[in-house]
Amino acid sequence: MEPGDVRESVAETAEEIAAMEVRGAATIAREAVEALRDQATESTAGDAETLRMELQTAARRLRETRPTAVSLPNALRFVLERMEGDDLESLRASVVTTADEFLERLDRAQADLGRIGANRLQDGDTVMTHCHSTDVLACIETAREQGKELDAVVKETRPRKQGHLTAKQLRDLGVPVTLIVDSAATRYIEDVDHVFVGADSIRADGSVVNKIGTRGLAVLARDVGTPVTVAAQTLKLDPDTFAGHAVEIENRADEEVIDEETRSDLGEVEVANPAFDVTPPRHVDAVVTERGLFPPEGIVALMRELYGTTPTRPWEEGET
Ligand code: RUB
Repeated sequence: MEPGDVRESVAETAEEIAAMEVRGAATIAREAVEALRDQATESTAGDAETLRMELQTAARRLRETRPTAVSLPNALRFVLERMEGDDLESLRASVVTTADEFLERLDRAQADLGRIGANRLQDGDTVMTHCHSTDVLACIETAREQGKELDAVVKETRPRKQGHLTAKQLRDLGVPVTLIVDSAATRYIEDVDHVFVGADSIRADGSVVNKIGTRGLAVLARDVGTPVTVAAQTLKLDPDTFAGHAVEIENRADEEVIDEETRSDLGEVEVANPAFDVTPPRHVDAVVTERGLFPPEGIVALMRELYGTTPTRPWEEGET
């Protein structure tokens, strides 16, 4: 590796995130910060300025992988804004310390959030889930540790079927699982006590960006009076929405929806594969964060407290 180059493992992490071998908002944030830390420790840069430039390039590369989960830019921002040092070794050490602090905070936030979310769950409750969220699983895991017996109805989550991962992990927690196709949610919604979903981004107005199908589920739950809880650590709050920026919804490849053979059978059809949707705050009962439980309308105050005014985008500093 030449000084100024981005380390191979940064490129690998970026590819894994883009290909969804590494996925889920909290997990991609973790991996991205680990990649930045690796860049710092293994860099052959001869001075602090070169290392700083490498880190910005690495952050940009990681940032570009998936556009919707704000945990990714928030995590990169955490490291880039806090790193300091005029000489190479102090800058390198500061990146490592800051990255480790971020990773520790991430774990702590999920554990704290889990304890708060578990209070929503009563012994004997049935929970419906969508996609795969480590923040949701933290709530259920804590409730199980408290001795609560729970059941789960798990939506498969087309096209990538992340529901299978959720089903497996719930089984490991001792939660009996009924796996359903997404369209069967209507049939089962009245049998459940709660809908629990995660988030990739939460906007300043309290709307929740999560896996496509979340909005339909929330509308359905509201129709029958089933509470919708969003489990999302504050890393999922999108400070750019404060300044009026929209959340970009990722469109993924047609091949996730139909294979080549089906496509040629069907003939000329357009395939659309948006990965996320936006659930308006009126369909969400509560957002569980590590800072407590908030009505979606209260998110704006929390965001202001955490981010103050419009934040910077430090990975853009090196751009001309
Ligand atoms: C994952 C997804 C999850 C959130 C929250 O989508 O929508 O609900 O990322 O996950 P994808 P977590 O599979 O496309 O990444 O709670 O683990 O951060």
